[in-house]
Amino acid sequence: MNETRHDWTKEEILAIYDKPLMELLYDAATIHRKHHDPNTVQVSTLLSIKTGGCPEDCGYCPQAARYQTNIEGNDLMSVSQVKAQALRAKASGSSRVCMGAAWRNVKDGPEFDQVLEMVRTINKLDMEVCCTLGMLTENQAKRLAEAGLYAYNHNLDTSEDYYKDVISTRAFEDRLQTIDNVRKSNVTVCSGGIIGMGERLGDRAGMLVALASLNPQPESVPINALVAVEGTPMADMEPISIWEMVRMVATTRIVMPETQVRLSAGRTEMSREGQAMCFFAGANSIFAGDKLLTTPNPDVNEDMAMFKQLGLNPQKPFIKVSQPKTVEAGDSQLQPLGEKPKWTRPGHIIERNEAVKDRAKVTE
Ligand code: SAM
Ligand code: DTB
Ligand code: SF4
Repeated sequence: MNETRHDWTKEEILAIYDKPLMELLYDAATIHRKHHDPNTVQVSTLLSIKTGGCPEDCGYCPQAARYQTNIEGNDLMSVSQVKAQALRAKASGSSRVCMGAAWRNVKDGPEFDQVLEMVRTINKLDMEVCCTLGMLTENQAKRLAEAGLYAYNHNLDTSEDYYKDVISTRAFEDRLQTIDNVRKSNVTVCSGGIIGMGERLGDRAGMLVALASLNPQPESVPINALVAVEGTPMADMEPISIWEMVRMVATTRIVMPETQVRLSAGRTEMSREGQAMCFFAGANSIFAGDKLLTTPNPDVNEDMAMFKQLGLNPQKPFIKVSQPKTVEAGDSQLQPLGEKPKWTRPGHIIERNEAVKDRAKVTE
C-alpha cells in the first residue's frame, strides 16, 4: 500500500507531533525502515558561492544587507574555486554539493552563466549538484536542469500564517511558485524550514501540511534549527531543545515517508546522542563541512567518527546514466534513455522521479 498522503490536516500532524515520545519514535522508525536503509545517511556539503549583501529581509538571515552582522561578504566565486572545494568535499565522503547564493532571485546574464558552468563542472565529478539561489523562472530552472542540476533547494521556512512575521519582502506564494517552476524542469525539489523562530507548534504543523501536500512531495526536506545570529532580528531567540528537533524530524518522516529528511543548521548545539536519536527518528541526511553558509557546523572528522560509532554509511551519489564509465556494476542493466534524464547509483538504474522509491533497494 502506498503510504504517501497529500491530504494531512494540521490537527492530524499535531496529534502525531504530540504523541508519547516512545510511540512517536517507534512509528517514525518503522516507516523509515520501510522506505530507506536505516544505516545509510546522505552527506551534502554546502558552499556559499556568493555571500552577504542580500536585499531581502528574512528575519533569521545573517546575509540580509539591512542587518549589521559580522559576516564577510563575497562576490560570486570562480568556477575553479568551486571545483577545488567540490573535490575536497568528495574526498571527505560527501556525495552532494549544495551551492548557495545570497540572492533574492536569479537574473539572466554572466553571473547565471557562471553558475551553470559550476553545475556542469561538479556534475563531471560524479557528484550530485544542488543550488539554492532564490526565486527562479521556469526557463531558468530548465537551463539548470540542462546543465545537470540534480536538486534545487527553496525552503518554505515556516507556515503560511507565520511567514509574514518573518519575511516582508516576498510572500509564501512566491516560494510555492518557484517550487512549481523547479518541478516542471524535472530537477528534484529540496524544501524544508526552520524551527525555533518563535513560531507556534501549529506553525510547524502548518509548514508540514504545505510540504506534504505538494504532489510529488519534495525529494528532500531540510529541518534547520535557528542559528540565532547577532545583528538579526532573531538574535535573542531561545534555542530549541533536542526533544523539539527529534519530534519535528519524526513527524516529518511520518508525513513524508519517501523523502530524504536532512538534519541541517543547528547540529553544533546537538550532542552525538541527540543526533543519533534524530537518525533513529528518520533523519537520513546531513550537511557536512565546518561551515554551513556563514555559520559554524561540526568538523567533518567529528561527523565521520560519529558515523563510525553509529555504524552509519555515507550514501553514494546519483549519477546520470549518460556517464556509464562511472557505473561500477550492472552495466548490462542499462536501459535506453527516455525523454527524462535517468539517474543511477553504481549497479542500479533509476528514472529520476522514481529515485526516492528505489532508494531503499539501491542502498541494500
Ligand atoms: N537566498 C536563497 C533563499 O533564501 O532561498 C538561498 C540561500 S538562504 C541562506 C537558504 C536557507 O537557509 C533559508 O531558506 C533558510 O531556511 C536557511 N537559513 C538562513 N539563515 C538561517 C539561520 N540563521 N538559521 C537556520 N537556517 C537559516
Ligand atoms: C537549508 O535548509 N539549510 C542550509 C541550506 N538549506 C542552504 C543553510 C543553513 C544556513 C544557516 C545559516 C548560515 O550559515 O548562514
Ligand atoms: Fe537573502 Fe536567502 Fe538570506 Fe533571505 S534567506 S536574506 S533571501 S540569502
